[in-house]
Amino acid sequence: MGLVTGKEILDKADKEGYAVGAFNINNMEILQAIVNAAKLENSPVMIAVSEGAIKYAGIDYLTSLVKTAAESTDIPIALHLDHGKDFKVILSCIRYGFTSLMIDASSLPFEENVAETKKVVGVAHPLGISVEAELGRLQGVEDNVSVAERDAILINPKEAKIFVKETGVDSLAPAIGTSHGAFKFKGKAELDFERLKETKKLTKIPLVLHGASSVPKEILDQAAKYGAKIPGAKGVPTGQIKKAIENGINKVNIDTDLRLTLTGAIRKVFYESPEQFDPRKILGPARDSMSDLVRKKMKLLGSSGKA
Ligand code: PGH
Ligand code: CA
Ligand code: ZN
Repeated sequence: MGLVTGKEILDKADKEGYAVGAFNINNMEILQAIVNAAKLENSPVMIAVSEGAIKYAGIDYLTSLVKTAAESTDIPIALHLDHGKDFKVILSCIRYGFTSLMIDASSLPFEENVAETKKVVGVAHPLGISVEAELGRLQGVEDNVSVAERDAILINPKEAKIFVKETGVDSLAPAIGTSHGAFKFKGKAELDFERLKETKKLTKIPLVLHGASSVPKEILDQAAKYGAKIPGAKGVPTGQIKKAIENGINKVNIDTDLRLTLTGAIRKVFYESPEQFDPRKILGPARDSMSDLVRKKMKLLGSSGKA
C-alpha cells in the first residue's frame, strides 16, 4: 500500500479513543525498527522527519526509504514533517510526497501563527495533505511556576478554538507542560490535564502530544552500565501519557526514547566486544532494541491491532 494521510490515521484514532505514535527517523535502521514493530503489532504509525533529519540524511534518501517501507505492507503509514518552520522545506516535502505536514509557528504572536498556518493549509489541503499546527510553548512547567507564567507558556483553550476555526488545521499540538529532549522536568512531572480537556472540548479535533518520551529508567540504566553519562534525565511518566490519551491526545511524538535505546544498545556491543567492527553487528542489535521499544509504545498508546 502507498502512504496514507495523517488525517486518515488520526481521525480514526480520535473516533475510537486511542493514540498513534509518531516516531522520528534519521536513517534506515530507525525506520526499519519502527515499521517492523508496526507490522508485529498490526498498528498504524506516523514516520516523523524533522528539518534537521532532512539536513542530515537528505530528503530524497529519507522519502525513498519511507515509500519503500510503505510498499512492503498494508499497515497505514503516514510520512510527516515534524516542526516545519521553513516554507521552502514545506514545499519540497509536498513535492517529495509527504502526506502530513507540521507547521510550527508557535514562537510567533497568535495572529502571525494563524497567518503562517493558514498559508500552509492553503497549499496542502488542495493536494490532500494533512496539516498539524502548535499553540503555546513547549517548556517544562513545574508546581512553583506562577499562574501568570503558566498562562504565558501553556495553551489557551479559547484561543485554540479560534485558531482551529480560522486556520482549518487537521490536528493541533497544545503546550500542556512537556518539552523536547531527555531533561523535561527538574521537579515533579505533572501535565496540565484541565487545559487539555478544555482544548479538546472546544476544538473537537485530534490533539498531539510533543515531548512525550518517558526516558525510562531501565533504558538509562542500560546506557549508564556501558559508560553513558546522562545525569538528571527525566521524561513523562507512562501513567501521564495514558491520562493524556484519555483526555483527547491522539498522536504521541517520540524521539528521545529511540535515541537513548540506540545509544545503550551500541554501547553494549562496544563494551562487550571491543574487537567488533562490522556495522551490521553494531547497528543490528540497536535496531532490534528500538523495535521492542516501539512495540511497547504501541501497546501503551492503544494503537496495537488498529491497522
Ligand atoms: C517530539 C519528540 N518530536 O516532535 O516532540 O519529543 O524529545 O520527548 O522524544 P521527545
Ligand atoms: Ca513551540
Ligand atoms: Zn515535537
